[in-house]
Amino acid sequence: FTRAGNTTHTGEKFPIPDDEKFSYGTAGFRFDAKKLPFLVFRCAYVASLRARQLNSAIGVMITASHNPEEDNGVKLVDPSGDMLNGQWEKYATEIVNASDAELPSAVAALEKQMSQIEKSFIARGLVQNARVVCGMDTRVTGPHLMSAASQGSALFSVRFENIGVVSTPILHYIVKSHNFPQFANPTLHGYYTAIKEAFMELYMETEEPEGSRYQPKVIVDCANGVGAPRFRDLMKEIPSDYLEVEFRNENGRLNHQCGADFVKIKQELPENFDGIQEPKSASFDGDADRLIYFRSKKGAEKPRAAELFDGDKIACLYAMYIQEQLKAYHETKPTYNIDMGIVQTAYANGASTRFIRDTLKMKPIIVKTGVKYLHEEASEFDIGIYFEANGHGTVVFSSHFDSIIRRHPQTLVPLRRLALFSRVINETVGDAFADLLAVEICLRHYGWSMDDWAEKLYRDVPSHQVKVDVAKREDFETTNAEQTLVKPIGLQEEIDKTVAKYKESRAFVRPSGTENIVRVYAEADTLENAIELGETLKKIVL
Ligand code: NG1
Ligand code: ZN
Repeated sequence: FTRAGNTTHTGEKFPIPDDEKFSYGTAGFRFDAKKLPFLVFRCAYVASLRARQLNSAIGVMITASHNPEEDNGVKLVDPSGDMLNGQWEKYATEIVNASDAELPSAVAALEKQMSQIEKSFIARGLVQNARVVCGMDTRVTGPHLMSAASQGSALFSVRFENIGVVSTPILHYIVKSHNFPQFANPTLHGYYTAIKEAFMELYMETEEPEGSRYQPKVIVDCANGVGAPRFRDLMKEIPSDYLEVEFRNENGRLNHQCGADFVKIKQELPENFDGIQEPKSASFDGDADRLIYFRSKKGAEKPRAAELFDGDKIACLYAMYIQEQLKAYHETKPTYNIDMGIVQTAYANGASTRFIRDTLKMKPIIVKTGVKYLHEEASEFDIGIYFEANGHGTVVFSSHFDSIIRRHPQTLVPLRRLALFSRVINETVGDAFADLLAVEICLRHYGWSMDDWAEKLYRDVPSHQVKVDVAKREDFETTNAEQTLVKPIGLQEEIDKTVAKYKESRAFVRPSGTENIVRVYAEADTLENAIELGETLKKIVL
């Protein structure tokens, strides 16, 4: 038996099995694209209700990121440019799961929680800033879903702005710019201009040390996604003697044998990068919110093996750079100390966590997987760096930082650098373009080649990640920032026994929040042992 089916924007009935429940996960709603029209249609109602309530711009992003081309997804962006507020994730889940018949009462329940003031503003039509800003990635199903979003917003007469094919971080940036006009112009061009200007100014404030081995060139794997058109646009604005970018994987099958997720999980070179060593290569994912640098692994047995400079290596590079600039500030004996923190997940390579603790003398914070958890925790600091090992991350800055550093002309070069660095970075969310430009600044500042970056920070502990297809991922529950399983009962003891057999080992098992799989992560003294441990754990989980 199925629910009568939910009506999509084209008037079709989309059948939904009675036991199917959709939930707003860490990446919004993400499924086979066939399911998406009614989901996007419904999400656009939610977005427009929130836009009216707050008299602000709300974002809708249509993307399934690094997932296969056949999938698609939708997630909402709050007025600040951050991920959707948790309470509203619940509302979105309720609206999406209501049958056609239940929908009016679900919407009424949502409207009921608005304050009297908000209601009276809406009743008097004082919602001129309310708008839904919608972007999509390069998937073929995007335009159809864009029209679903447009019609969903039209139901509540909220202004709809289609910004076309953009990266997820561009959408976040434009939403924030609508609500905070001093931030940037709320257009694609506003984004390019703001990032380009900050990059070029920071470049001028950067002094390459003598004997520098830095090379101003990167070969970029666009994952056949949105990075191809949009990063090309951005790089047209930056003279090639500042930085030269060579583009690869621009028009093939999305995320297929390429892209940041492929490179990270397989630790393998993407298609069209055979044997590449120098100067530098980097991969974006499909919607360009992840960035991984890589090169061909020297002396590896597998011909396509890649050495990664992942989210952890990027985070440590940023931390080192920022720490150095910040020192100049604290040497002025200011009344206010600007604090800095770094947030990771359990997937962070053990060597990076040790580097942060022992060399940078900082206390790394480990939180649950999912950008919103990292972002939240990083926001506790004046300068909060957060990165997932997979290359998703950014730096966030507090209002104190803003008033002390960013809003004043600075006489000290390190402080000008800090202010500019904070503008190159897209602090709304991890942004592959902005992160790449920031990495290049740091490498140039230190005069580093890839060899230097590899040797001067830390060497990764060998690791291995496996996806395990399970009947029900809900059977797996974790605690301790996802590093310990509490369910199925007894499984953690078995894992512990296996891990104890390997030297320098660490491993954990957790259910994915975005796919119906369980992930196994293992570290050990050698790659062979890490693989063996991971695969042994896989058998235990199955
Ligand atoms: P899940 O599927 O919950 O592991 C994956 C990534 C997250 C995050 C989300 C959202 C790993 C191990 N997990 O989550 O870091 O990026 O997708 O896209 O990379
Ligand atoms: Zn992504």
